[in-house]
Amino acid sequence: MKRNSTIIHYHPSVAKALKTKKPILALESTIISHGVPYPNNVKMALRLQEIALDHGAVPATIAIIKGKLHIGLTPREIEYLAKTKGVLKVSRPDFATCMALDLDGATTVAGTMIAADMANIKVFATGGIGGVHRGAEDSFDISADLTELSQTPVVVVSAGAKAILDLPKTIEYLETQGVPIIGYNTEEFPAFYSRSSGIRLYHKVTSAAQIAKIYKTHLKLGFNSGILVANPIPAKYEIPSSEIGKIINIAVKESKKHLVAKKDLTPFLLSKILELTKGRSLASNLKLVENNVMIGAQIAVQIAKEKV
Ligand code: PSU
Ligand code: MN
Repeated sequence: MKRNSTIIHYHPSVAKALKTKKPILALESTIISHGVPYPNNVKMALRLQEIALDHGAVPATIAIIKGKLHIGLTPREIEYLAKTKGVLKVSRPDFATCMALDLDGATTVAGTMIAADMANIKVFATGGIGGVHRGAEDSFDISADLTELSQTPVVVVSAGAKAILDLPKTIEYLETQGVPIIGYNTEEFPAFYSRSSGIRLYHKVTSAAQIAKIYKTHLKLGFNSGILVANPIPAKYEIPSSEIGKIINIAVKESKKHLVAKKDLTPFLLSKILELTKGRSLASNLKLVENNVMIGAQIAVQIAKEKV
């Protein structure tokens, strides 16, 4: 698909920022349609757009609405996505069908990276990435987010990944695929709700400017992969792994009992965790995404201005 294709719809503020080379931050929509329940999802999506703006970047929330790929959403479009039932979860294999058949689709981390890259947007902030599921040695369930990170040159700011996954295998997979993982003020891969996972990272930075410089050097060297920024949840919102670990284990057991698999597995585990923590995990979830959007916007600002 070409960048100027008529099947891509740019929000006017994004179109203007692209033209004038102003900082832009991509945001995903699976978190709206399949991650956070209504009406919290609407509030969250609007708040994230505000935070990006407050930190100097034009927000570009990405989704497919009735077959059109939208780069940047209006509040009405966000409300529509947040409420509509049967919105597809769109990753690499789903784009063409969703668009050709005029369907609605919420983009995953992989899907959002693809669309951001088409639109020439360099930075994307999310909550947690998908990864290697527990038991992947039997199920082969490895999120397409990981292969997308290996082939699409976008900076992805995350709070690591949830321990619903096999985190050591997720890190090994990214290493095999040659994806740089940069700890932001941390030497450990964060586990979404918890700041630590016990998995050491090789690279740590302390500023958005350093990440921008690494990204530009990465591109100059001709690398095509993404860069994963691992930004731990702020300490005061953390849920210790001793606590959330038990809940996650119950959720995983339930998914096995109900034979949940493939695309449904991650959304099932997320909603089970919400239910079991009676919403407490939602507050942490929102705070860590907000924190990622703040850092993501700062990185976009640095990339837009920095000369390496
Ligand atoms: N993990 C989370 N929250 C999320 C997701 C993952 O903690 O909302 C979403 C993201 O959109 C991610 C997708 O890209 O789930 C991964 O799905 P799968 O495991 O089916 O690849
Ligand atoms: Mn999967």
